[in-house]
Amino acid sequence: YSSESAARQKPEQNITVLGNTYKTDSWTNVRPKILEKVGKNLHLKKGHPLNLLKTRIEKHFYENYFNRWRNPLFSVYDNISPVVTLEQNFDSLLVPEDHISRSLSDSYYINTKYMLRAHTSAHEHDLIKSGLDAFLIFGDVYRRDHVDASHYPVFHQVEGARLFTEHQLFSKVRDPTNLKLFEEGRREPTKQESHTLEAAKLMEFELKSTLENLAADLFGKGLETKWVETYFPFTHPSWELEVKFQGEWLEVLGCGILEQQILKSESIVKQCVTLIYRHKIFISYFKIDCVWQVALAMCYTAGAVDSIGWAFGLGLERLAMTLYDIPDIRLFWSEDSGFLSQFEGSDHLKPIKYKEGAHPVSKFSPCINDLSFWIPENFSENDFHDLVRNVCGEYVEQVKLIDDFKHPKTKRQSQCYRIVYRHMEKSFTKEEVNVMHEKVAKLATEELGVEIR
Ligand code: FA5
Ligand code: MG
Repeated sequence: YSSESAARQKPEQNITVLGNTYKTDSWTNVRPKILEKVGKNLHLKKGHPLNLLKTRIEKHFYENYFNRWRNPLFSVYDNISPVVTLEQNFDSLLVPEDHISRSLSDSYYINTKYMLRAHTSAHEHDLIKSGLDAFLIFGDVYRRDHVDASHYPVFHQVEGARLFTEHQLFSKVRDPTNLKLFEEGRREPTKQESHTLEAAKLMEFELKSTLENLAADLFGKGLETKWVETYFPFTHPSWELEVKFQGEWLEVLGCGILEQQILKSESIVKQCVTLIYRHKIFISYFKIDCVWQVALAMCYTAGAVDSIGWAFGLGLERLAMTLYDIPDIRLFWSEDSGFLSQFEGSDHLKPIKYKEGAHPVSKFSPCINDLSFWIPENFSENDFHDLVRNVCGEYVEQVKLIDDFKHPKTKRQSQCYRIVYRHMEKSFTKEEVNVMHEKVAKLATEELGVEIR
């Protein structure tokens, strides 16, 4: 892996996350600054813009989607622990062994078994397995990423998934008799091998209109959006939705048709459980005992066809920034009343526009310092971003690679980073910035093995 430096042998220690203790090992790369954020649950904090947005999304789904009994279709989960196993975050989603997201430079590991989830998709398989066919998951997610106004190592996502049986998917079609969900075919850009083209196309339509309706509800009709095809290991086909924000395209979500393998692995058990649940009333009415319930459900299951599913994952901060005109992702972590008071007590439906004047983000001038160094082999850019974030916390606005060259004779590689320091509540003095900058240089030398020029 590219960031072996981070995995250098360290003495074994204990770290406690949400009341559970874990033994560190060579794979541990979470840092105290990140662990501080675990349990903050900004999305559950009353009056916080992420909570306002969550409430709106929840309401949208509650008010527009119903099951047969006119109850809300989507169940909502917003308090699942962000500590997950590597199986949950990767294997259950068919992420290949050598996928970049597994590397130490991209994710936060507690040890070789546990990590901080890198996306809410980590719970997808478990919830499907438990028999749910429509759900939303809100939660904090953790990634080692670049440092700038729209990236932060902790952010929040809402995951949505919905499964359809053949009957459900084709219920609106006038003559559904010849329409099937499955066939044995070939994988194509538009569909998976086991799906029929009509099922794939209808699912694509269902998925995209669900998300377009959500966007229209949140933003009104005026928002400029576009769909871009993309790749995820757990969906095919897959798309991203981009929205126009401050003149630029900003990616706000990823989505796609769930790989059939993810649904298939548990489908018999799942369908059995679902059927028992659905027929509970009928069963208890006739006082049929437990063994018969299972047998009955098995009979149904044998004749039932598998479902097909879609899923999406949406970045709450990016959406809130667009919706409320919040210019910098760090502001979500601000404890300063100037920021929070603009949202507190607001009705989630009231249009709010964040006013910079009331809480001047950019009024205080930035301090810009460059740092050049020779990099060792295996150096990863994310390691440096993460180190700066760890030293400076919220005081760093951006880290940017501005020069990268290889010495023609020695073949050594040199990089220069521009670091933009800015306090959100006051102006920094040159001295304060120098202290941080020197610390960054010192730790980069010690921990990443760079040589300052
Ligand atoms: C995912 O995380 C997939 N799990 C989404 C998905 C779910 C796809 C279900 C298919 C089916 P991605 O890495 O693109 O995808 O992140 C999803 C969204 O999270 C992005 O569109 C963006 O809005 C947000 N996001 C990603 N990285 C950051 C970051 N560092 N800071 C803030 N928001 C981010
Ligand atoms: Mg993406």
